[in-house]
Formats: sequence, C-alpha cells, structure tokens
Amino acid sequence: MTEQSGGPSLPQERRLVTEIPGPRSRELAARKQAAVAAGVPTVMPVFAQAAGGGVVLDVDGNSFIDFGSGIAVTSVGNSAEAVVRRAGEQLARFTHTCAMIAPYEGYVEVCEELARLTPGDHAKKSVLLNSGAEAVENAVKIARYATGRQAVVVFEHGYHGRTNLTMALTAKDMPYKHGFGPFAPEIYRVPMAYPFRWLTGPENCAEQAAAQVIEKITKEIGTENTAAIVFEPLQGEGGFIEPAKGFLPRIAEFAAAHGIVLVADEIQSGFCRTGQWFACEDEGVVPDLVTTAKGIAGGLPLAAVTGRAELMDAAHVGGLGGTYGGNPVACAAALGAIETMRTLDLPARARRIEEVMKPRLRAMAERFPVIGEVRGRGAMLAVELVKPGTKDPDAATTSAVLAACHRAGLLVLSCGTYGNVLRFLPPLVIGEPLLEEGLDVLEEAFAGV
Ligand code: PLZ
Repeated sequence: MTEQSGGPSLPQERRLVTEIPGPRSRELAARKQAAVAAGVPTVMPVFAQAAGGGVVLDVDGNSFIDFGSGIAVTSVGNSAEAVVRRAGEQLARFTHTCAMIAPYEGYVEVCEELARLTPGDHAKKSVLLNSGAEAVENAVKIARYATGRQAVVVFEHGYHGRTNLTMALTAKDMPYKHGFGPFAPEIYRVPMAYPFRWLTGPENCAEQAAAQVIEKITKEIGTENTAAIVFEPLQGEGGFIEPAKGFLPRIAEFAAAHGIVLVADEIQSGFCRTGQWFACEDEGVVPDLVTTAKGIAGGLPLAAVTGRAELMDAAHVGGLGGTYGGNPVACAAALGAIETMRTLDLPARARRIEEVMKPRLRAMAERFPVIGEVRGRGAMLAVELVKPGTKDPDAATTSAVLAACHRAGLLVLSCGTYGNVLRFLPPLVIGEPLLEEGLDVLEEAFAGV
C-alpha cells in the first residue's frame, strides 16, 4: 500500500483490512527477530506506518484506535501540528551544538516554561536530559549533593527506569531487574498506600501506610541519612495506583520537617495527563524536585529535573550535563507540545475523557466480576482484574482481553506488579466517537473471554 502521512489529518477511524498481524507486519516481524535483540519486547504484533489524533495506522493499512499514546507520550497526538512545525524549523536551522558548548534559546525557554508550569511558586531552575531514567538519576544526584546525605527512599510498586540506579529504585523484578544486578546501594523501599490491597481495608490505608513509612525512615534509615523520598503521585507501571488521599500530603510534611528532598516523578502522570498539569496538584503537594519526560515533547526524547533554585544550583559547575540533554530539536518540539496543551486546554480534555470513560468502565465492572476495581484520574485510567469474588490477581484474563482488543483494532496496554491491570492512556486530542468505539471494543473483548 502507498505510504500515508500521519498527524492530525489522518482519517480518525478504526479499520481492519487484513487479519492481525497482516502480511507486511509478519514479514517485518521476521526481520525484527533476526536483527533486533530478543530482550526488546513487542506489545502489539503490528508495525506502524503513520499515526495522528487517536489512531495508529499499520503497514498493512489497518487503523487502530490508540489507547496507549506510546506509553503516555503523545498526549498532544502524533505529529501534532505545532510540534512538527517548530521541530521542523529547528531541524533546518541546526540539529546540535551541545547545550554545554554553545547553548541556544530553546533550552532556556523550555526551562522557563517548566518553572511556570510545575507545582509551587518558589524560584525554580531546571536541567534538561534525554530520558525519564536519566532525569530520575539526576534528581538523586542533586538531592544527595545538596543534602550531603546518601539514603534514597522509594515505594512498593514504584517504577523509575531501567538504568542501574533506576533499576534499584524500581520495585518489580520481572522483567525490569531480573538477572541485571548488582544494584546501587542506599536505596530503601517503603509501603505504598494502595487502597485496593491494603490488608485492613481502604479506609485505614492512608494513615497506616504513612505511619509505617515514617517509622521505617525514622527507626531504620535515619532521617539525617535520608537525602530524598522519590514517589510517583499516581503510580504508572506498578498498576495505576492512586495513593489513598491524605498519604502524600503526610509524607510531604514529614520530608519538609526533616530536610529530606521530596522528588515527584511525574514522568508518566505529568503534562495534563491526569486532568491537571501535574498529578501532585490534586492534593496540593509541592515537591522540591519534579522529574518530567514522555508527554513533555510530543514524542521526541526530552526529560527534565525542575526544582527549588537553591537545590538545583547546589552542584558544582560541570556536575550536571550530557552530550544530547536538551537537544534543540527536542526543545522545539516541547515548546510546540506545550503550546498545543495551552491552546487546546488539554487538562480539560483529560477531565472530559475521564467523564466519558469512567462511567462506562464502572458499568463494565458491574457486568464482568473479573474487574475488581476501576481507578485513575483524567486520561490515566485502569481496571484491575481479579478472580471473581476474591482479590487474587488474574493476569491470564488480562492478557486474553489485551489480545482480543488488539485483534479487534484497539491498542491497549497492561501494567501492574501482578500483570493484572489494563491501563488506558488515550491521546488527549482523541475524538469522542473514537473513544466510545474503543470502549465498545473493550466491552466486547471482556464479553468474549
Ligand atoms: N518514571 C514514572 O513511567 C517510564 C517504561 C516502559 P524512560 N515508563 C515506561 C518500559 O517498559 O521501559 C518511566 C515512568 C516513570 C520513569 C520512567 C522511565 O522513563 O524515558 O523510559 O527512561
């Protein structure tokens, strides 16, 4: 078939013209198997040709409804007009000088935007990097340098990346850490207020979990040894877990009282995804440092650490950097993505997506007892699957529903410590008819398994 260009003008429809995967995708899968390392997984068995708005078109001409956004990245849609325009102009001007050698305006402008947009009205500064993991690594470097302390506290079900330090910060063994040790020292894991699985019930969860965290830090780690507490305000890979209300403000208060740097990892939850610019805003938590990536640049690799100016300025000159961090094309794309978020009021779009999706997911939970809980905020929603009548995770049904959705033209992802959570991350620019149709496909998939 002829090549189709992507972006917002791509026909917004679900259309299956071959079996899934089609012949072209099967051919490419065979080449992938021969040339690409086996450790790189494939969630969908099809190869992409174009994408835009709420659809991904494969190389056989099948058009999928996109409930994944490339893992919460293309919130403004694929090849969004302002992203293409600004990145394109920058591509033609220059592709790289290295921000540490001959800096450029785009880098500064992105940092100015980050200072305006992230929670809190204190003086802020930023450093730009390439990936989420690199941002989290740098946040830890900055917190350790600024405090002169070493210990870093992270949470059960947390996910922060695949580099050596961030593997240590990440909770789950398979597939992220298994066989890849030894891991970095001075990392301590504490309980997360996970209401659905809190042993004494959701109503006690926030208070009891916070008490356990505080006791562990005070008695086992030592507040004066603790450089940072790193948390996801709405946990991503671990299962779209919303910490019980009250838990995060209590942890924030404890951190502030003991000079511990509070680091919010907003890499998945940030940039309008949860219906606010940042998920921390939900309970008014103001972190000292914020890590961002994914949604920041409409699909180009860019990440940042943003935070209190005095913390960000602590490290010596030359202590922070990297060859590509804040690449000029990625910065231009970020400015285009932020422009789109403002112009289209994407936080409001995310809230509208929740308004459309949540009632339908709740109705599915009534109809299918395998759905144990519906949760999330904005366009970061999920269902957790259990053996009916229990809380035993049902990963097998999760995989079966996932595969049925893929075969029917809906791109969805799973997640969760127990592999039993279906997560929904549509581009925030998705049209409502497509959103409804995606939910129809999901409902049929549940009915069929
Ligand atoms: N922090 C909260 O969600 C990336 C990873 C998928 P990178 N999540 C998707 C996978 O299997 O690799 C993520 C995140 C949070 C950090 C990261 C890491 O961001 O850009 O993938 O390094």
